Amino acid sequence: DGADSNDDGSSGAFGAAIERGEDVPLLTGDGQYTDDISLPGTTHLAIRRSDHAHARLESVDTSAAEAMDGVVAVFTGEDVVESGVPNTIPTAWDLPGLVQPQYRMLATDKVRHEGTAVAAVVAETPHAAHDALERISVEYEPLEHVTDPVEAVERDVPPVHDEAEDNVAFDFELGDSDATDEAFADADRVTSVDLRQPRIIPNAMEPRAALADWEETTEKLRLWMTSQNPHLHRMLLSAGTLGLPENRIQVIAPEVGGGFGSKIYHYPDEAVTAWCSMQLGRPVKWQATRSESYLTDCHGRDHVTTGEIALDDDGTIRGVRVETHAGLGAQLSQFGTATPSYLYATILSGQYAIPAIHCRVVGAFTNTTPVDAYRGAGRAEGIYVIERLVDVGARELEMDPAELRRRNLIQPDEFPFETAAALVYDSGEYERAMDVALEHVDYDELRERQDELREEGRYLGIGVANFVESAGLSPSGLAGDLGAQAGGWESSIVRFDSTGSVTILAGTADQGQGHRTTYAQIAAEELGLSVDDIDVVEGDTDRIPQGMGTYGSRSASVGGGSIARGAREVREKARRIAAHQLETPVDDLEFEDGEFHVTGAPDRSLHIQTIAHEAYLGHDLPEGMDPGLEETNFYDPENFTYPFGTHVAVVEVEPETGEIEIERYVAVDDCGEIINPMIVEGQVHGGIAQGIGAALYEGAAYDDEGHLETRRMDEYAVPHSTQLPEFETDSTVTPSPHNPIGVKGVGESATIAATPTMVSAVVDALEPFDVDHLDMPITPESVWRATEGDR
Ligand code: MCN
Repeated sequence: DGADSNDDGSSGAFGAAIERGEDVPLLTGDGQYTDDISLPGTTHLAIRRSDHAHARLESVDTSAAEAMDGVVAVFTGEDVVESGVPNTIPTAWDLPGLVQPQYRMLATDKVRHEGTAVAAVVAETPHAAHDALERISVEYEPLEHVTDPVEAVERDVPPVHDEAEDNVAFDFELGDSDATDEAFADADRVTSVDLRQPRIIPNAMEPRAALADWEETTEKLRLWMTSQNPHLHRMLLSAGTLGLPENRIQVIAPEVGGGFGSKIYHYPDEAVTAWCSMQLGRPVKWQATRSESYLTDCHGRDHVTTGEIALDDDGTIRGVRVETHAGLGAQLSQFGTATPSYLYATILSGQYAIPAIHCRVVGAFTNTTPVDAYRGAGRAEGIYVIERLVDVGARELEMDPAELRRRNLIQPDEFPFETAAALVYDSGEYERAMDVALEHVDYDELRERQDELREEGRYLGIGVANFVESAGLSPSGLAGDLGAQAGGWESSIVRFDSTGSVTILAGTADQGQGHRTTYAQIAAEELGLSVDDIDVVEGDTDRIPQGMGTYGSRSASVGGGSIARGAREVREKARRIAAHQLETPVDDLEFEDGEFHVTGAPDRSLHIQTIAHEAYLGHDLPEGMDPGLEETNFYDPENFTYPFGTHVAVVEVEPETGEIEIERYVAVDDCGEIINPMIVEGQVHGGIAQGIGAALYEGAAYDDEGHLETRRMDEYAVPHSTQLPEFETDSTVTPSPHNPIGVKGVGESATIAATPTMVSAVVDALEPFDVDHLDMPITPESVWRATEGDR
């Protein structure tokens, strides 16, 4: 029923460009991050990591390190095994035929990627701990390694895991291969593209950290950590890793400085921190260095793909066929299996009505950092493939790429639309968003300018990409059917206190998205209050009983949906109290600006904040009603939401130097009803920057020894603000019918859109040089090489 269900008591908070309430403490240094927290007697953990990509672990001698001043203890993988804890880092997503090798906190038999945790030093100071790392002597028997997902499967190399001799973790198929073969046979033309999507390093501003405090007397573990999902961390740590019931673990995510996916996962490091505290009975803190983050935070992407598109001469897309090798890294991270399978293959229809789609994904173990979801996860990779295919298809047909897109768009009256890739899109007005974007740049005129400039030997490129995204994976039953070991629901508590102010306790966990502001806006709208009356608490499993967390652009739709439902229940309880005290039937009450008043008698009224006070006094409540004014809500939406939009980039490419200048960047996004336009715009800005980063600058590289070459900020290029243009943003609003407030997610949209947009723009500029595709990152060197023969 969309946001207009709030007609009853509307306060105007929903939809307002309210400044982020969380920013003042963050900007003035009042925000507490994990590393800011200190407990009496805190010790410090440093982790010795393998410098081999693949090697048998012969011996680990810790004696010299143990003898150093300030060292409290040094532990090896054998010590963890001997402690008797379950010692498993579990996956959280099963797939048919999935090979699930053992994944331990500290290595015992082999190291499988550079950076594998081998030993742990606990010392009185961080410096003492880091110094002692050098004194641990580790003997390795090096093994041949492999870092490329295709080579891992096709070359004869020692397997990363004995359980998967061919390095294949899974072989996944989606779609109807016979129908796709038929479509290809019937189509007028078939064209294809080979592409690589390099590994991306997430680069959250705050590296991962943990502070563990095991209290021996109560046998309770308190763990502060950089988490996007404290409840999920509690669940994964409890039974599988530490052998503790959930009620003995409190996970607290204080302020978290960015995640982009990398802080979803259950890594060995935080688990080792907790385990060390349990061994020593003292608080233990671990703070990753930047290089440690580069080496151990799950990377994103790593796809090698062949895509084919079958077209009729009039531009009708008849079918799409995709084969991808997805690098999983050396171990299965929690959602590392879901990302390149269900999140990827299911989105390959993009915004288009494509009757036949088939996708095969081979998930390969390699001797590299594990790969998992990074902003856009799976959907970014999938949209990149379909948008590249549409561009090469347009070249094949000599048709304008925007026109080819337009001819295949799903039309507004076709929703809910079931794609050949097994999703049911909720709602969309794709052509409208595309028109808005093209109008912004005056597309037809721009094409004319492009022709004119080419005459002068200048190469303007116009990139257009359409995207749709599946956000907020739900319902839980569907997630379970697909292999998820977690739910798709979210939970919250909406609680009035006796002074009439409200606290929302939410199971999601912000890392910069602005939940404190937008959640307050949702509740203020429902309760007729000001956002200043509302406090939002996230990130503490002892205060917030249950939750799933923040990833997959789910917080607004699933978390916000839960809050709206809870607030409505609270409002209805307050209405019954008001009716009782005003001695009028419930149906005779209207609700406006926080006030219940009798229809036709505005002076017979009670404010919801007064009712809250009455609810806690409990002196005069309706017969049989319990005191208090709060609701706990579990919300499991009926399906995903499907944000969409069109982005356009205008670039000028200088073939002599390979330099790429971004002239304009226009983003038109549709995330349904907008809770806060300023926050949405911020999300779009950040997303574009990361999408452009992937297209032009970023990419992890491994050398011949299997060492990560890009392990520092001066070796791994993220775009600087000076390399980015002014972003021009706009939006259309198509409410989602899948949640009570009509919102769709927005946290990943722009990253998904910006990458194909940029590649499309650069390749478009190079059309006179017959360049059909360039792999990312498109550097000046790659442009220069691609145009070399023609210069
Ligand atoms: N919002 C809104 N109106 C909408 C949709 C969203 O006002 N129609 C607001 C939300 O209320 C929220 C923000 O926009 O404040 C993002 O909402 P949503 O799309 O639900 O995404 P999540 O809050 O679940 O955040 C996850 C998403 C993901 S998956 C990644 S990755 C990402 C991203 O958010 N990582 C981020 N944005 C990030 N932003 C920052 N600053 N740091 C990260 O690590």
